[in-house]
Amino acid sequence: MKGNYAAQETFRHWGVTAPPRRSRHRPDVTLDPARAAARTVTESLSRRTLLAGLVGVTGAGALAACGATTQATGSIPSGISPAPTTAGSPTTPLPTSAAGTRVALTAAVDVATGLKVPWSAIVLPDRSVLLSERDTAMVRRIAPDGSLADVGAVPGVSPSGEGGLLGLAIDPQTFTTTPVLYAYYSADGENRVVAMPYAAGGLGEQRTVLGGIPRAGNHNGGRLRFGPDGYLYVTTGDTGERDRSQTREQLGGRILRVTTTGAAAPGNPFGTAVWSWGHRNVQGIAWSAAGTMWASDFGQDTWDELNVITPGSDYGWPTVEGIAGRGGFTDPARQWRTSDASPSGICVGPDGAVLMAALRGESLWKIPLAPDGTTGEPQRLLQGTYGRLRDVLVGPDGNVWVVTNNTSRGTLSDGDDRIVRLPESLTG
Ligand SMILES: [Ca+2]
Repeated sequence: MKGNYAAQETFRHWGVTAPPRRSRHRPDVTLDPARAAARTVTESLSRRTLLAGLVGVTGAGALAACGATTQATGSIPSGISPAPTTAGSPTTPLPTSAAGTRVALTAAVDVATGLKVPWSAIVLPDRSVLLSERDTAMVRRIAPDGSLADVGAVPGVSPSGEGGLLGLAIDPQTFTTTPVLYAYYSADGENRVVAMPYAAGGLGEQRTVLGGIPRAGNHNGGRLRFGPDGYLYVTTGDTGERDRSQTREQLGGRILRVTTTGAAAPGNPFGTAVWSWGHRNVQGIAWSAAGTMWASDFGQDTWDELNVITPGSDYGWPTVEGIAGRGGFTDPARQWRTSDASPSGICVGPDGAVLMAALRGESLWKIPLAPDGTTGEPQRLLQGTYGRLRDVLVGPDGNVWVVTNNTSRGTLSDGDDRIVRLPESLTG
């Protein structure tokens, strides 16, 4: 059965049992005919390719890991009540890779559609995926069988503007024995990081890890990730108050590094939670194989940035934006016009390049890394294909997944917002 898993998935995905899609057009947005046409052509071609190639896929024994458990192992925390599943959600089985392998795809595949302002998506050890929805405050789970269910709404979220339920993270070193979900959200009067016991069916009682992060309608930062050093990194925004970023004694316009109790992590450069400063609105962080930390920064109206993050460094905002060559400030490794990027989530892709989701630029930027750690010429992928992109990750199938952001701004296409997994031919 396992050898045929991908073939079954592919066949079912391409229209045999999938429920019909429902148009979700809003009155203030329109379907972009060019984008829709381009996607239709792509899907049509892909469908033919897939059907022709089904026989070749059936022997793929390496795809075997579809028997993943559907619940985190270890003790189940108390205080969790099961959440109802989402009626009518598509159930496209999701072939997952054994560790270190990658499921072969010949075309892009929708993982989930009809999402409402999804912001962050993370992979769990059981090969399910959790995603956050900014405005509904809902954590949702895509199970290894492809089904989509609500895990639970996060109490305390006060969505407005760019604020709401933003980043999610788990500690990969402890999750299996102590399953805890970390979330960054906008509450009344502040942004905060919280921890919640997690089981596949629900969320436990919330504990505040770090409060008092400035919030506003815009520039709330919001990405969370545990670094290879085991500490929790938190990105924050300047909340539109530019001077925050050059005022060291506060938490806006920063990358923070804390323990799971919210204390300044050992070795932080100033003895506070601050790891780096002089940022405007960081929404993407990742580490490459060599241990280098990367961060996107959303520029004002001139330059977006991809930075190499080193502790204590000042990245210049608002004194300088982009590559300035000014003493005392650390320049970005790469910069983009804001019309070409406006970046959010980043990750390190299967081939080691940095991948950066672009909102206004409606693209996935791929930044190759040389062995010495320097960046190669960025490549623009998916331009206009899926609209605005909010996040990018390596999915449980070993392929690159992107999370769209068209339900709050931009041009809505049928099925938005969506998560799409992409073949190697499109992303490397
Ligand atoms: Ca900068």
